[in-house]
Amino acid sequence: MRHFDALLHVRGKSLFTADLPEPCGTLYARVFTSPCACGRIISLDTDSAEKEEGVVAVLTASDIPGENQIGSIIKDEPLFAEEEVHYIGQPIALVLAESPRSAKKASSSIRIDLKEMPSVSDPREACKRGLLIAPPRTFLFGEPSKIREQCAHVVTGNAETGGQEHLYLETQCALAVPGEDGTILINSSTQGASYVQMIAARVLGMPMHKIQVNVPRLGGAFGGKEDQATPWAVMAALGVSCTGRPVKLVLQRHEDMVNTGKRHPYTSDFIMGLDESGKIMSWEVDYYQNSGAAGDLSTAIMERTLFHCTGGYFVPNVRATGYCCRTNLAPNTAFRGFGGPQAMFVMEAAIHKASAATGIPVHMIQERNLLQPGDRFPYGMACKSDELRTSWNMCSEKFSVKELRKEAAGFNRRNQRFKKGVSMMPVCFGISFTTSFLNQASALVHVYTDGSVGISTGAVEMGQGVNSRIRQVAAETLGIPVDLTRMESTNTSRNANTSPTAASSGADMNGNAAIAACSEIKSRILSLAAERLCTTSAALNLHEGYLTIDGEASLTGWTDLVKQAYETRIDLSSHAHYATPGLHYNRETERGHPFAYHVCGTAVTVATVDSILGTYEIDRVGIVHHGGKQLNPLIDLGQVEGALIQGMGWVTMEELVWDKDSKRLLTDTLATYKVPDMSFIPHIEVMFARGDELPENIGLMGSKAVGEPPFMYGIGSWFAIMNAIGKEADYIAPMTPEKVLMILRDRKR
Ligand code: LUZ
Ligand code: MOS
Repeated sequence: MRHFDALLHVRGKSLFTADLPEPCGTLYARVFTSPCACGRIISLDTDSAEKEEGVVAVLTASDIPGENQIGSIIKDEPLFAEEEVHYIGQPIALVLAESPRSAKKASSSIRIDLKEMPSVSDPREACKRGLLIAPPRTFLFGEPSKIREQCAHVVTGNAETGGQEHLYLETQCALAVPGEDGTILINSSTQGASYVQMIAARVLGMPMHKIQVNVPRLGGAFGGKEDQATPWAVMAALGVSCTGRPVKLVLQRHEDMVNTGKRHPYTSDFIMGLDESGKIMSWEVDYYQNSGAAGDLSTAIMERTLFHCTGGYFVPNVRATGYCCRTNLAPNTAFRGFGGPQAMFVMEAAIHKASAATGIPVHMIQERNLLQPGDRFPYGMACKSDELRTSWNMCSEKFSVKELRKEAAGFNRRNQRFKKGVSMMPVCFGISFTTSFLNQASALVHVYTDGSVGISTGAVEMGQGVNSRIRQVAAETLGIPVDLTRMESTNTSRNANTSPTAASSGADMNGNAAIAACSEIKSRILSLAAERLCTTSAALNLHEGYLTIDGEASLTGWTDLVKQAYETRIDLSSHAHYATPGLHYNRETERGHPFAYHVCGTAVTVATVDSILGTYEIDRVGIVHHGGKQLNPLIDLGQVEGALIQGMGWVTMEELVWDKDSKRLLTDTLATYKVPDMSFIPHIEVMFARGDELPENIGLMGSKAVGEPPFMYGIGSWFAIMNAIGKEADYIAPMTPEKVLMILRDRKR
């Protein structure tokens, strides 16, 4: 199966939000933002900007008809700063002009007088000062501190992971268009159409039914458009409501990098207790999350961190505490993995350190503690499958990991300058939104009289191929060729109250809704055919566009059946809803069943370090991934490879640097923020394994979610490089070549 958008993409024919035809009279918006990380606004002067040629309006908080509030989980974020600013890049005003150039020029003539206040960018410092987004949260399982005292080995330490710029190819953008009777159509590059609709309604003081949000497709998102596409879409809608004209807002790359939040940097403390043999007996960990200046999704992200605090291992005694620390950086947000990668890095760091303390090789401690069926996660859910251990064993065998280690050791004996390292990275990632009620989706399917099928769901296509997968399962369900199906844009008027396409569950949930809607239409058509043929529906089916009778193909085609159904006045449309079954969670007791299932796999990574220059290469990554019954192997491969490389970038070269005093982002261009390129990409081999069968109605036709889990295979690169360096160092990611050099020279940064 192919990715159905591929032909459009390579020919440049796919339409993204910014490509939509601009209605006559469209205004161009430019956002004026805070130049200072923390301060009180003394005066804001937009007069001269308003007088600039081509300027139609300059909007500020006082122009908002409804609530100046865009916070989702916690209502702590204004659309436009009013009295205070809390980060550089925080929106303050919106210039609307006849051309992008006029808007930009006018924006630079806005004058603001600020009284600077002390700012903080370090989460530990913020925590000390009591600057928390929400009260700390703790998972407690067994008796960690008591058990630790009886342990043969106790390892303490800390670990740090940096943030990460999403770097979606398409920057944040929206085109809002006025309709009759005060209605507004917002075309937005968002992962969450209903969420944009809800916040726009709140800010504009309008009912949601007057706002239609339409999402054609996204040029990448990675979580960066789960929550943070909203402000720009709402600003465009505000522009429409204030001027009555269409408004287009497209962030420039530099604006996007400065103004929007990123993956949360974490700094964490850990204490691990192990017995003589390397079995992990206790795990105590404190996570300090750099949440940035507003809540955004930070508490949900911390929740996923806590759910993944033991990584792919069973630990019988656990205490994990998370602090969401409010700092003066742009509010950090969802990013592929959603707090899971941060947790797993700390666990792997502790195991690495435990190996140094006990003399037991890292891979033996890992293997000794891998999750097995019957083990409990620290939130009480039982591990049902043995997929993690089987993936570990398959990975060891398929990629001859023992040999790789031997080769590396031999290489290192023979070479002074170049050193090789090998690491294993087991991944076990929970699938479902941890906020249980978000695990729902809907589909609306229309069969037209010519037999072609239009499918609308809440899923947003962002390059990940969700639409291809939904088309496949819809065609399979109807028993017709996939070319007869088409995915419509994501639109709140067709699918209401949808969750963002996130948490790796977009295809699972929206696909199942599409299956239900298609089954309904099919059963109506088959009962009609049964009546006509004087048989039962059970004897009939559809296969590749033809009616089958007792399994034998007939000459009656799908289009004939559709026509007959229409003429018999049978409804050829269906709407269906899907809610992931079996989910529950109690946040008081911190126990429950938050995930439909876990996705597991193991990666082996080989790295070579140049110990004179500090540069390195990742030679090879081998992965065994339990993906279930694959629907579209190419899409799965694309997701695994893409996520792996994104994860590798996070722990190796992608370094965000803020000026210590001003808190200005210094790595605010592609010249200073380095991401993996073609030449960095190692030799990658991915082996997909079926693993366990999923229960009926979970997953998508036997396939498993694939968006986020493979990101965490990338963590193995950090440890492969560390093993190549071969000496102790702080557990700080990313491991840039500069850091490697400092470690080799024993210099602290
Ligand atoms: N978004 C969310 C997510 O709201 N809840 C989640 O659990 C989640 N997990 C991964 C990615 N986005
Ligand atoms: Mo996401 S981090 O699944 O938007």
